[in-house]
Amino acid sequence: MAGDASSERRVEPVLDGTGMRVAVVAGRFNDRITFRLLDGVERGLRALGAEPPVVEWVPGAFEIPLAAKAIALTGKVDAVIGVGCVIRGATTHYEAVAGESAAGILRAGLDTGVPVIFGVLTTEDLDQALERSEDAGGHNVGEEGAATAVEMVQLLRRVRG
Ligand code: INI
Repeated sequence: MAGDASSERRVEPVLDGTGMRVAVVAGRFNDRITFRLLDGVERGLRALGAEPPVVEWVPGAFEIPLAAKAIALTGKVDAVIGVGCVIRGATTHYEAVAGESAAGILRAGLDTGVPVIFGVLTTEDLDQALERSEDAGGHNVGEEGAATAVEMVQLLRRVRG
């Protein structure tokens, strides 16, 4: 998990996702990778005790924010995870797609008060995307997204009382 490896101090997150309802909004673009990320999300949620996610597919990473916001506003889920893959070498408008996807996902969370997690890979090439979407036991950003969702739901429950 991400963190400062040089630090001896650790703050452990609360990762009990028992009964949590999470939705995934997944981009079809680069679906060789996004299916792997989705596998990671499902694996991560299962390990933390959450319900199997509801999954909605959108054309690409650019469409994730609107769908995520709409789902968050239903009140039926505790968190939404956006899963996508933008590869720099594959597009001339990488910055636009990756940047707007990130900004929109952030905004969807801020606008709704529901955690909307950024599980979008932004990589230089396909190899980097494969390295970040590995099978069980390997590095998978979707699996990390599941843990982030659970941690944020726990945090918001605590601070909101
Ligand atoms: N969408 C992605 O999810 N990844 C990409 O790498 C990508 N490229 O390369 O262009 C991409 N484009 C599509 C975009 O997300 C929208 O679906 C499209 O622009 C229509 O709004």
